[in-house]
Order: sequence, then structure tokens, then C-alpha cells
Amino acid sequence: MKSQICEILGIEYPIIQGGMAWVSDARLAAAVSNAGGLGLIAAGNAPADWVREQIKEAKRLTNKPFGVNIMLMSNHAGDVAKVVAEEKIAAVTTGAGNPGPYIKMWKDAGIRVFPVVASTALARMMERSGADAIIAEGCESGGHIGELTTMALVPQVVDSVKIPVIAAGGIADGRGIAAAIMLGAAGVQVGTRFLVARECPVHQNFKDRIIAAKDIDTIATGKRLGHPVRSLKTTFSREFSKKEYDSSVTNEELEKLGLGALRLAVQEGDLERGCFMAGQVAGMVKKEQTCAEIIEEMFEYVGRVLKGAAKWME
Ligand code: TUI
Repeated sequence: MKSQICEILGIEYPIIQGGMAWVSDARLAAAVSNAGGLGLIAAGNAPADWVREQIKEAKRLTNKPFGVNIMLMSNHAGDVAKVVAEEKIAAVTTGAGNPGPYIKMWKDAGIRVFPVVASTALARMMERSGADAIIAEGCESGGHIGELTTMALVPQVVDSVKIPVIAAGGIADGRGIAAAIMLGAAGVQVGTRFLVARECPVHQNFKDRIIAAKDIDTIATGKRLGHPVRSLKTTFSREFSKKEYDSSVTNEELEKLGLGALRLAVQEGDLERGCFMAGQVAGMVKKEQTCAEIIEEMFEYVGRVLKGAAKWME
């Protein structure tokens, strides 16, 4: 299956691995790229030196294109932006902000730029700033989320820009990819399913929780702080949610509660105090597989679904 995204990036399948802070390192990124997708190292809140090391490690582990995801709320975002330009990686994706000020520097370095947006306004602004494609991310996603669902957002972004659109949020199997194509997307971004990839370095408790999750087992918290985050329902997220509706708890106290909770989930597997960011499709993710198995299974199914779609026109 070829799309404009495959041509732009020189990859085999139009699938980008979601940039997951604390999770997506060189090992996961290289495994996804070696399997024919675009793997990403997530910079998250990490300092620029860590990102440089991971890029060098990924270059050792794969000769296929890979990228870096930059979380723009990070204090290190500016330094990381420079490092990726110096290292001349294939692509940059950005999240949780407006990457406008960095786009020219990345384009001058020959890097493809794919901003993640949650609205048509930012999508249009990014196209004007020189983005190569837009990742339209619905609120089914894990982690930091916008307001609209993938079903509502993707076709509206497709109608707003001329560059290719990649659908993100709520996609875990071939049916999701086929649906994204029907909405006008040229590719997909997948996070949650890669969380349980064999090559994914998260704590086993994190994988076990994803595999055990049911449809209604995620919750969005942090709306009051202006940055809603979707994670699995756990002691931490239930407690956070309760405090969010308690007017005697200050915003500072809430912010403090959230600090470090993602690292505790990813590295320590802390079931009490960890924040296990995951998308609504966690309930569809049933087993640990290699990145190659995940990608091949997803695209084999897309072919079958799309061929079967013609029956509706008989
Ligand atoms: O960025 C993400 N997902 C993330 S980032 C992250 S790390 C984090 N940890 C704690 C609190 C907050 C974040 C975990 N998950 N997805 C991409 C995404 N970007 N979704 C929505 C947006 C977005 C939202 C508003 C992009 C731009 C935007 O507008 C900014 C502006 O200035 O207009």
C-alpha cells in the first residue's frame, strides 16, 4: 500500500509511530522503521543531549528513515529543535504547541515537518509556515489531547489544507486505517498499540494494564489546568479527577500531583502513583507482538477491508 506519505518519507507503509514521552527511545523508533513504518524518538521533557544520543543510537540500529517528536511545552524544546536540525534526521513531528518559529530551520536542514494539530486553524497556519503534512489528532488519543474526535477532526482538516493529512487517535487495527483513508487521510499515526510492542521499553506493568484494559478504562484529566491528558483509570487518575472538581485544591497543588507521574508509570510501573497515558483503543490491544507483526497484521487487514468495501455499491 503506497501513499504520498510513503513517497515523502521513503518508507514502505504509511504509518507513523506516536511520539510517546519517556517511552519512545531509539530502540522502539528503530524497530518501527525497520518494520517499514516511521519510528520516532520522543524528546518529551528530556534535555537535548539525551535526544542527540538517542539519534546516534537509532542511526546504529537502522538504516531506514526515522524521526523525532518534539513536545513544545518542554523547557528544552528550543535546544532539541537545534539538535535535530544538526543531526539531519528524516522527519520531525511536534505536539502540544505551535512549532512555527522552528519550521524554516528544519526545512533548511532538509527535514520533513509534520506538526500534530487538534484544530483546522492551526493546520492552516502550519501549511502556510511550510509543513510537509499535518497530523490531525483526535481526543481518543492517549496523553495530551484536544477537543475534537478523530472522526470529526480529520475530514475538516483534509478540507482545510492541500498538503497530506495523517489521522491519529483511536486507530489500533486495519479497520481504523481503512476508516482514516475514507476520511481522506494519507496515513496514520499509532501510539497505544506500539506501547505493547516487544521492542517497546515500558515497564511490564504498563503493558499488562493496556492488555487488560476495557473500552471505558481511560479518562481525561487536567482540563482545569488547560492541558487535558488521557490515561488509564488508576488510583492516580481517579484521585486527580476528584481533586480537579474540588475547589479547595489549588492549581499549583494539582500541577504538583501530576509532576513525574508519567515517569513513575513508564519506568517504575508504579500502579498507585503512575500516570499510564494511553488512548481509548487500549481495549482493542490484546497481546504483545513485535513491531513488524503489528504493522504487517494491520496492513494485511486494510487490504481485506477496502476490497470488501465495494459490496456497498452493488
Ligand atoms: O502532544 C501530544 N501528546 C502528548 S505530549 C505529552 S507530554 C505531557 N506531559 C504532561 C502534560 C502535558 C503533556 C503527552 N502526550 N499530542 C499532540 C497534540 N498536540 N495534541 C494536541 C496538540 C495541540 C494542542 C494545542 C497542538 C497545538 C495546540 O495549540 C497550540 C497553540 O499555541 O496554538
